[in-house]
Amino acid sequence: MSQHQDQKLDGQPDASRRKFLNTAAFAGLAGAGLSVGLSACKQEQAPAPAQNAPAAAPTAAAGAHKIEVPPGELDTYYSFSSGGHSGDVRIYGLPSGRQLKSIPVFNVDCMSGWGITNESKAIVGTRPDGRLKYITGDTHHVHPSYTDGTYDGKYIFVNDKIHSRLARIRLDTMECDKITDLPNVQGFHGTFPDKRDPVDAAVNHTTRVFCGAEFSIPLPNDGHGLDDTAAYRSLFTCVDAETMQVRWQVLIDGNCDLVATSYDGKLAATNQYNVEMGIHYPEMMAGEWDACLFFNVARIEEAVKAGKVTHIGSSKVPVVDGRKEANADPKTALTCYVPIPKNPHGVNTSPDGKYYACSGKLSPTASLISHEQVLKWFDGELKEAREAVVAEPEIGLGPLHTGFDNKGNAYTTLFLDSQIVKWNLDAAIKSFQGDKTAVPVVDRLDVHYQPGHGFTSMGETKEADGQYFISDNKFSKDRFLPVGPLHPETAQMIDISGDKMVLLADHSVTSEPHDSIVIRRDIIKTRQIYDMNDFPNAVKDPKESGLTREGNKVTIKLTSQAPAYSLPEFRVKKGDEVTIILTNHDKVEDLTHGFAIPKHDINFAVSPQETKSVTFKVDQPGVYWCYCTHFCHALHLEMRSRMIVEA
Ligand code: K7E
Ligand code: CUA
Ligand code: CA
Repeated sequence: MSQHQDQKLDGQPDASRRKFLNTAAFAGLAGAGLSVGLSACKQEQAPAPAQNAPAAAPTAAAGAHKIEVPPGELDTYYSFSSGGHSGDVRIYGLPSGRQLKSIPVFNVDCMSGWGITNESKAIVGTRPDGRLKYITGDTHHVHPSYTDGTYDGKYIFVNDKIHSRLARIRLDTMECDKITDLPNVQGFHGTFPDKRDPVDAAVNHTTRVFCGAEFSIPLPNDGHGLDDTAAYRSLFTCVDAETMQVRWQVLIDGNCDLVATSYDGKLAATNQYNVEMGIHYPEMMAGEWDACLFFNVARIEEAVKAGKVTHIGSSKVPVVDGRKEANADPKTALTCYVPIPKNPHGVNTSPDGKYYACSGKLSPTASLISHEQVLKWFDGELKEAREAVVAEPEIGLGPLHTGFDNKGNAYTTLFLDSQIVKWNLDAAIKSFQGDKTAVPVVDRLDVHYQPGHGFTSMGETKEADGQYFISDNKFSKDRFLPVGPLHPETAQMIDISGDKMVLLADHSVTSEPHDSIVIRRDIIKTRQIYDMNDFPNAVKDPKESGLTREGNKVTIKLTSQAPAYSLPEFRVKKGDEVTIILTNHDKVEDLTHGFAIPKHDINFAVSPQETKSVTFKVDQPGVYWCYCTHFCHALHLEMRSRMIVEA
């Protein structure tokens, strides 16, 4: 491994700093006193760098691409990025790297009123007392819906690892419209929509979303078998992309991690780092081999249809048996376990649909699995599932995620090496077949520091265009002005259009994005103004404004038109449950109003022709100035209404 550790790239931080970072990353693993298969790569201890010494700036060498997008011009790509444990999804414009919006999903957002309005609470889910079921979330993977092998601009799906929920975002309004709880699982991590229907060949768009659960639990998880850890299991879940109902689950051996799908709709895959089914992490890395697990979707659908299912606890979701023992005969098997070295992370499908790249994480390799070979295994034509692996190049330390260009190259993040490695698929296959002249690794680039996800422009579609690679790095350390102990992360943009990777820009990003996707802007067609008819509770005429009372339940109908609300004041009584319905009658693009009520924890925004409502209790008599929180007009400060609460 020494050849690339010794490699110096012009303008990169000095070698001792990089060594220090590398050594620190190793210390955590070495501290466990375990062999992690990396001993050949031990590094000398280098002195710690001087406190607060800035890292050398990366050279923004002249690439083919400029990142400046001057006023009057628009970015050429959208990038959608999971927010991590902030629970949101962010939208950036590329190549400028400017953040355009945060879409609240599993978090509460007081700017838009997500988690505050009745409409958003109904999507997120509430407890019997009306409070939100959860206010935390952890978004890792964002993946859009497909038509004909490329993005169709309809939806983006995103996971919540904490509470095992799948959310859907509409791409016309860029708002979450559905959230589904997955039963029987914990640690729902990887997710990917299918690209084509496996049963009906005429359906060439996304119909299912696959979800991998990382943690094994007692089934059902109702307090029985708490210490019977050998019986803990995890499941792979299929959700209907339109209804967002759970279609079926597969009981498996080992665990799921990331998820990928084939272009022909036939297979879904998940990498497994814990085939040991260990409970503590030394057990999870005890074996030299883990697996990439493939699901034969059509056979699973058939088994569900034939009623070859069980149910777990009170869950109505049909469960098929995908465990090894039950699937020993390839010709009828629902699942295929392809052995992959030590604790792999990430599985990504190449744009030509031929391969899956599964990164080693604790092995310095990436395994290239042939789609055709896996199908052959399911036809009973392979002796061993391992024969589906057609290349396994050594690419560096801590490989995690892989993106692809349109020229047959893969770009893998190396967490421990803090590098992006570019490797050629054909060369890797030839080298695996024994061709000594084939050199898989073609380029390396240092990133700062410790990359997690990496992805290319349009790289997860058959329209991969080989323009940009984004490295979402897990540490920023000394790259930005210090902001206290919680650091931002770094996202770096790399030009991959030439032979050599060229670093174009690096940006701070608020903690902690995991995965992102980069979509050509022509694919996204947004609505800039809502249709009032889409809201069943819309106050369509300002004349409908006013108060209606049923016992202590009061409804206030209100409209907004800059710079005024339709009611300058409204009177309620202490003890009332008040519902305010507000429709924004402004039709001008970008004319959003807010509505906040002091001491009642209410704030939300209504965009042109949109309706939102809130319900709350009033129990303190007094005068409360409701005011517009979103700058809308020269008389924005004057845009108010009085809530008068009588004793
Ligand atoms: Cu690698 Cu959740 Cu995609 Cu983070 S996972 S890096
Ligand atoms: Cu309306 Cu500010
Ligand atoms: Ca393992």
